[in-house]
Amino acid sequence: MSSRLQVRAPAGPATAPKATPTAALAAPNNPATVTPMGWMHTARFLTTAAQLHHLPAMNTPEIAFVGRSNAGKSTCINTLTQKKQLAFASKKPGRTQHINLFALGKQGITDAVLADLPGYGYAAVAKMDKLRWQQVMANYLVSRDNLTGIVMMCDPRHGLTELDDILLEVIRPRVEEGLKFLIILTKADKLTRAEQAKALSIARLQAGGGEVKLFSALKKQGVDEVAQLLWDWTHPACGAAAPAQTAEPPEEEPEALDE
Ligand SMILES: Nc1nc2c(ncn2[C@@H]2O[C@H](COP(=O)(O)OP(=O)(O)OP(=O)(O)O)[C@@H](O)[C@H]2O)c(=O)[nH]1
Ligand SMILES: [Mg+2]
Repeated sequence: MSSRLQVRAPAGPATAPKATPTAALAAPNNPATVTPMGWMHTARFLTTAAQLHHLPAMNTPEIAFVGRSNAGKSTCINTLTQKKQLAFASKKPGRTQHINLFALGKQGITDAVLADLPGYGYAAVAKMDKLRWQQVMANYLVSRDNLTGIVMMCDPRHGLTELDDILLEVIRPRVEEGLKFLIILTKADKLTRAEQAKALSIARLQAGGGEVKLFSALKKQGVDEVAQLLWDWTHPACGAAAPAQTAEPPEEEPEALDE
């Protein structure tokens, strides 16, 4: 992806009222009975779309996972939700090729949505496909009405790249209007403690005051913290009443990661 992300008005995705997370106060997604990790484990596949106008209009808070190809977006979603194959993860870059939505909420009542986006920067993708995808992603990020937060996945061994900077520019106006933003430094298991600390402070400077967290799917590092943050983003009305993390028994064996 050599050119800048081009932003233009979307071709006409369906619109819905702004996300209203107050519904989250209603049972059964009541914070008194739901922990952020338990809530994450309710994730189920919702829909997939190659084009923006194929996405359903929704009024539930949505959190998008973005970042370079192979950064670990799909693996992060699978780790948070403790479902090995919810999102397609692969050693081969370019595995995710659609916007995939996953619903969260107890007893089938959706109170938030996670969106797994295809990665950018994968050299082996044809130029036209890259440009088409840049357009879809930029339009999604600037126009998706119920978008509540963006999680940018970044492999700290490579740092924030030019493409990440371009994406930051695209979303800056919405972040300034209150869109939540988190940088996750992935594959932290590849770094020593000293390298992790250094990567964290560099990314914090680049994030301009935004949140940055270390994460490892392999070591389950940062999982509780990220789940708590995503809960807080999507349940602001609960405020300080958000429950503290309690350890939940794992439902699945730890994932075998290829990288
Ligand atoms: N060691 C280690 N490997 C990881 C971690 N997270 C992801 N990986 C590996 O990184 C590779 C890419 O992971 P994906 O989750 O498919 O990456 P992605 O960002 O979704 O990639 P695209 O769909 O191509 O954009 C896979 O081989 C994963 O096993 C991690 O925390 N530690
Ligand atoms: Mg993926």
